[in-house]
Amino acid sequence: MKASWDIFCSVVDNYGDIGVTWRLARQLVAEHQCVVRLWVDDLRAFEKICPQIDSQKASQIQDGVQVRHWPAQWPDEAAADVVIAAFACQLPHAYMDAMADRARAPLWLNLDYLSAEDWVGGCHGLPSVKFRGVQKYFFFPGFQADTGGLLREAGLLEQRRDFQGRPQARLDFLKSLGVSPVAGSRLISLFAYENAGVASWLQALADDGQPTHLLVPEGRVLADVQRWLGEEPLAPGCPQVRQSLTVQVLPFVRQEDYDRLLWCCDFNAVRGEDSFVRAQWAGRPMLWHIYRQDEDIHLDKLEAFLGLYTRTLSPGAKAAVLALWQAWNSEASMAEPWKNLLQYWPEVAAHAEQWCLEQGSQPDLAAALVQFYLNWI
Ligand code: TRH
Repeated sequence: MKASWDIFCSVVDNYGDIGVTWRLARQLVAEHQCVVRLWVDDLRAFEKICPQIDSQKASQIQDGVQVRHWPAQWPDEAAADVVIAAFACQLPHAYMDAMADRARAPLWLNLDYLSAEDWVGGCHGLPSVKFRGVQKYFFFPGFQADTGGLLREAGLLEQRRDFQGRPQARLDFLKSLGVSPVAGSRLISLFAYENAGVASWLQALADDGQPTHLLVPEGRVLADVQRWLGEEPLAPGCPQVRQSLTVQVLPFVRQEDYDRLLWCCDFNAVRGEDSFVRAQWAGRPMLWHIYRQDEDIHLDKLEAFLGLYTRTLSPGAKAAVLALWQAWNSEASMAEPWKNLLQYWPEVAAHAEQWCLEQGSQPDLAAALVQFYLNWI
């Protein structure tokens, strides 16, 4: 009998919570033949990354996943064999009772936030709390072999390389988004939170000898971009040119197309958790705007990742990457760090592919979850 899985997603804000759980749910169905229900409390956020979602429906099948609206009033539902509470969300009390009432208790996992910090490996897979005899376990994604790994669909890197090896496919895809970069221009995507450092980066790109075409998906950073351009509001589709820099706003696209967009670009600025991982699979130099947390604990996460990511770079390139990422995350001036990074471009670009290869050689998160379940039974 195929194992049944319930994944619970409470959308705290933005798109990372649903982005991660939707990816995982699909992969469990497609690659591990699991029977998956994905419970989501905000279907409108879901609709943004997956337009075929009908946000009015309480239940629908999408890509083999049973997508259920997680209602305030919990329906009477039996618990699955494996229960995943994503990002420490609180399960409905009645559902927890249903877990405890099963003849055989389910495997209950808390799928945690992604972090490169050292302690993660030591906590991954450990028991957490118990509810009426049902044990919960910590499951940590991560970059090192002692963690649960990263979400990565089978064949993803091969698809990406094949796409990047076909310049016409790239141009066709960009054209479908209304983007026609001039030959020889550097293509950059910018997905970030509000950031006072944006203006200094845009100015550095405008002053540069090489043309840049900057693609900005609609979202939180747009106000800063508009302010620098002196154009409000900026609508998707109409490029604005300032010296060497062309700025173009893009509509929010479906998750698969966002991947392709990352594959097209020479440099990707990403944020949160899921886009951050996808930029790594794109194999291109990148910049991470980390999600802010109380008491600045996100800065420890940033430092931990940078420590791993820059380990094999030359001292100069390492310093350049550190300076750029730190400037971005402290909203400081990006002008000098950006110019400095350009000095090391070939090395940083080769390193991005090398890092992707290294991470891609580890088991992926969905496979690790399935293996954890098999070991547990
Ligand atoms: O949107 P994010 O900032 O999400 C999260 C949440 O804020 C969450 O609460 C927090 O815990 C987490 O960050 C750290 O960033 P993220 O994780 O990159 O998610 C964005 C998703 O949106 C990702 O799945 C890619 C997708 N996306 C599209 O599908 N189309 C697009 O055009 C773009 C720009 C993104």
